[in-house]
Amino acid sequence: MKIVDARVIVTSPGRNFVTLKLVTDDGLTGVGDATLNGRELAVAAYLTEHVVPALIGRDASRIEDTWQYLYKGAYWRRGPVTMTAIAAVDTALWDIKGKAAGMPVYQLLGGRSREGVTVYGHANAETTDGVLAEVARYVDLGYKAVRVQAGVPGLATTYGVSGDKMFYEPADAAIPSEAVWSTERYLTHTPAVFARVRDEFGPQLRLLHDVHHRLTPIEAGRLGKSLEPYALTWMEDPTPAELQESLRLIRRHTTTPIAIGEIFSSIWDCQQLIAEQLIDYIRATVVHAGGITHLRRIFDLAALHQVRSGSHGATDLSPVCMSAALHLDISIPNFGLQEYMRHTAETDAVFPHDYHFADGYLHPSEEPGLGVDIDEELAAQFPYRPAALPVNRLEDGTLHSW
Ligand code: EZ4
Ligand code: CO
Repeated sequence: MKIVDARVIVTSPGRNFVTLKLVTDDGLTGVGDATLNGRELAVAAYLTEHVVPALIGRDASRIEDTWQYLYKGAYWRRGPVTMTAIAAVDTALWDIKGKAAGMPVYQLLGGRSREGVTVYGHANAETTDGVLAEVARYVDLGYKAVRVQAGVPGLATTYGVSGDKMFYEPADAAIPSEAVWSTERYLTHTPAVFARVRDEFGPQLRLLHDVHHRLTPIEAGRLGKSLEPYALTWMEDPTPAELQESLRLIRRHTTTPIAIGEIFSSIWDCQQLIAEQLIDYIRATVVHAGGITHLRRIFDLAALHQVRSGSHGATDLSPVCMSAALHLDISIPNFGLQEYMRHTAETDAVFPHDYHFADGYLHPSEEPGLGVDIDEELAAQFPYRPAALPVNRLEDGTLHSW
């Protein structure tokens, strides 16, 4: 079963996506998500120039060997561009293997460990009253877990709070837009928002919050401690986590669980976080952490240390990534939660898929392979548009993290 064609498809049905489609000599196709938000064309070029020529003629059944070949063969290991490109190849090869076997990929990963994949949605609004209305909307839709983000009084905009509630898109301008951030205002306001949400919705609803890497460790300790009465499922990305040992400092001050990893590309980015039990949920994803093969390795390490999965699932992760994620989520022993931001109707049309949402759970496809494809004719109608993530400055103009 040889790879005879490999196409890199760039499309923008509401936002940019890069997709790799592989074709074998016996007519099977496989797809992999290769989208790296704001840096899409870097991955597209990496694939087109450096990976596709090496794939033609290779045995499509050799998933592990191809992963090792692309990882070790590049010499330049790790990094988001490389690992996203490898992820696309790996995901497409799992799709092909499932089709060749006549089974959904989760069966090849060991079969079901649960009945459905618990997901969380994003409730966000400028005001606390607005937040309460948004949380209610997700509860009405059947969600069992909701991420809560509120505007901060005194700040014009806040990352994670949007005008379009169901289809939030943070990559808003070709050149990064700039916002103003105040840690003091945020730390004062956030516990008050959660007090109202907990009061309104009671103890059973799982609540989450994303700090978007904006705090220092001791500030994060203070936030976590102040949120303890509201029993969050997790506090996400409290600090930029390049310095893995900084999480020891946060852990000393709070029992609020911590989720990190949406920007990680490999097991080496979270090895210490996991082995020292400095986090509770690892948010690495199929598309940005080397595909199904490597993400399963991360989740297996996490399982040894009582860390559960909590994969990133924002709109910049295409339905191809979401399809793949669900096969892993349903099969691994240490699944925690899956983020689920809904895609626009245009995106869903370009990527026909049959995972579905019911009663707070997503259910993976039962089709052979991943159960997702790309409509290349339709994709061609949505040309690429440069779109970058914003940056934050403190009130005195200092460049801050997001
Ligand atoms: O900033 O997907 O948890 N979700 C997030 C997202 C990310 C974007 C980055 O591409 O933090 O909003
Ligand atoms: Co996040």
